[in-house]
Amino acid sequence: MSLDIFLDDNELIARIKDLKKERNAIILAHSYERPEVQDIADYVGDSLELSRLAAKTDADVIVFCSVHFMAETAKILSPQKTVLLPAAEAGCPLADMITPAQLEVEKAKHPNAAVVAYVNCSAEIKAMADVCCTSANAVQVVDAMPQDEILFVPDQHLGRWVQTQTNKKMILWAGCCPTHQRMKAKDILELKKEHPGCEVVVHPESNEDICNLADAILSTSQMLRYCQASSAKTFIIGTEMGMLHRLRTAMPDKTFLQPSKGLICPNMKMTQLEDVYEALKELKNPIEIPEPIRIKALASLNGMLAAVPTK
Ligand code: CIZ
Repeated sequence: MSLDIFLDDNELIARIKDLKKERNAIILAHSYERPEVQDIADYVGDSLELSRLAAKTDADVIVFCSVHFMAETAKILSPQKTVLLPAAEAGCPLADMITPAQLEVEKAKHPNAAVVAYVNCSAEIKAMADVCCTSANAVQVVDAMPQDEILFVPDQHLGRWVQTQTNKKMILWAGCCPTHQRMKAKDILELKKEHPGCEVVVHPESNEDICNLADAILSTSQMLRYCQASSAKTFIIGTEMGMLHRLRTAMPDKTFLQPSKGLICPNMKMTQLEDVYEALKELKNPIEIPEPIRIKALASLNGMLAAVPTK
């Protein structure tokens, strides 16, 4: 073990900044990352926003503080760059709820359905899909497909929410995010009583009873814009607790509350400053994807960008 790990935070941050210059690197952090990791990042955002930034930047090295499928998405879009995942063990239980073999079986049962894969899945699943989507553009992507039936993987709750917004027939995979499942409707109702006039903003990975209590059902990037535009001063935020740091940093004059205790994704919290430092110092944990899979996964991501051009 390197003695460097006993550096205090200020020294670590100074060394991270030096290494960033030396490596011509940028640091990206998902909104669910630890506050201190968000604070040293060049950009904080959702997985697709960050991957697109990674593709545009002139940096040679992308340190993607997140979980595996997110760093993988950046590598799919930027194969020539070194993409590092500082905490190599940081996975996603939702992404792990579908395997290529399982998807093959389900596809065979629904030969007329288009496979729409939420970006929270592995490169292999993206490669097998007709198109990808994010929680911000899932409805538009589904509506843009020529097929009337959609096999939607892997998040059942996002798929169920899309079904309320589209005439297509949605066939839902039974995956879910364990962190969002921990939210309790009774906690939201209690907080609403304590804070009259507050708005409830939840992520579409949430259960139906939670979505039914929401003023808005939004992706993390949409949440930020919604809260900025709203005249409300207090918001109950139904998603992973890291998002509260992002919202509080962007809007220090507004109040953001967590509905239930323990809305923590253990995988998102794996990345610590030491990991970012080690990743930069050793070029540790580079993401590699076999080229035939990357090419097909890229086609699914490009299909999404063509269906829903973004800014
Ligand atoms: O794709 C992402 O970044 C996730 C997991 C959520 C969101 O709504 O941004």
